[in-house]
Amino acid sequence: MNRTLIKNLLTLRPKECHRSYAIMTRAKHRAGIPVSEAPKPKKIQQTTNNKELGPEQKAQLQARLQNLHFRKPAGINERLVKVTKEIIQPENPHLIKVAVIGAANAGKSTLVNKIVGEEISGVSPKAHTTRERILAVLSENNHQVIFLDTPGVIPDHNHAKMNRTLSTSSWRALDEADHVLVVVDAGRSLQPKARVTEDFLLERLKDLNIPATLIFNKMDLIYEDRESLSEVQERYVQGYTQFKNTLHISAVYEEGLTQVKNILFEHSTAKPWIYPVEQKTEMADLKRVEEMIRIQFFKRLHQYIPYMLKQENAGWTVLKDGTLRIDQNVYVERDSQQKIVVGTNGRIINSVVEEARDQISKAFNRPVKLFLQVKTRKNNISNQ
Ligand SMILES: Nc1nc2c(ncn2[C@@H]2O[C@H](COP(=O)(O)OP(=O)(O)OP(=O)(O)O)[C@@H](O)[C@H]2O)c(=O)[nH]1
Ligand SMILES: [Mg+2]
Repeated sequence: MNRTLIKNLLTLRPKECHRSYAIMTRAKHRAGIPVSEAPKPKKIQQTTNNKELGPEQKAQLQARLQNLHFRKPAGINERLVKVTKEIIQPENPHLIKVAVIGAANAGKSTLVNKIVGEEISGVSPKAHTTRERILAVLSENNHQVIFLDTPGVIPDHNHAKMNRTLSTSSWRALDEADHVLVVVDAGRSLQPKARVTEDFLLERLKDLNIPATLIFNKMDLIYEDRESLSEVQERYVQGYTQFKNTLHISAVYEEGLTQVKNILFEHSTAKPWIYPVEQKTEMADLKRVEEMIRIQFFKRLHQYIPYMLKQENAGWTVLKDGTLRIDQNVYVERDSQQKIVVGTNGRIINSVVEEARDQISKAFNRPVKLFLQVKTRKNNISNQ
């Protein structure tokens, strides 16, 4: 657990702590998410009076923090859209699932986009911070690399933001990655305030036991010698023993990308592919569409949506007049959640469809018909 995060939480006044807990509890309750035992604010108030918390209270708060468990969101495999076609396996397929993590703005998405060769058209790549994306790239000898591009850690002393990062599904999905790319903005890593993110990342990595590659990105902006980065590098390598390589690259100028790819190809193991390669472009488009729809849900339902929704593609058809028809099923696990997602008289779902349709239409430069069906699926989707 991140030391700064804990420190921030420990210095929270009990009232503030209780208030945010209550808001969270109510919202979770509405969303049908089980909540852990309610805190006892009275006890804390008696003992603190705005003074520093004693060791016992600190331990209590720490225990509570650890008990704040979130519903485990869908992982990489579950999130891959099930397309109608079976995945045709090549001879001797190899696979590697790679999580890309790092500070916000380090260049994670740029790196992944450049490697995968996906150009984001129509929408600005920085219109919002990445939520979560899955993309694939292949080598000539049947190696498939699945990238999980994650939202960046916000180097902030704001505990709520850090906590949110901790609980996002992409961080959870780290557990099932085969390799981690830790992307560091080279220039920024030299600044003292970068240490907050650095500590946070290293703390989180400690729980894992998977090989990693340290990537210093934006080398084009560094005028000094690479040597200036050696201290930072040393801290990372000491902090997580699984760093196998360190690379110095420039994602924007496509320098060093081949090295990144080769390392990943080398680390991939003999396993069946999980991504339908012949539909690569469409899959990338599909992911974009999925994300655009998700953003609209997110805007209306705030942070509880990642715990509730599972999207599944049900249709992608170009009609005779050039209109793109997209059908998606949106699954929730409870009827109560379905009500929230649909809204009174379909208010929420209708506005999601309307706005997402306009955005998709703009991004793809063609008329779009979007159909979303919200369904309740009670059993665990991952078991299907
Ligand atoms: N000069 C330079 N700029 C870069 C490089 N790589 C990325 N950038 C820029 O850095 C900014 C952030 O890039 P993103 O790829 O969106 O960063 P990110 O890590 O995905 O950010 P979040 O998704 O918000 O966490 C963009 O303006 C990129 O153009 C690089 O190698 N050199
Ligand atoms: Mg990004």
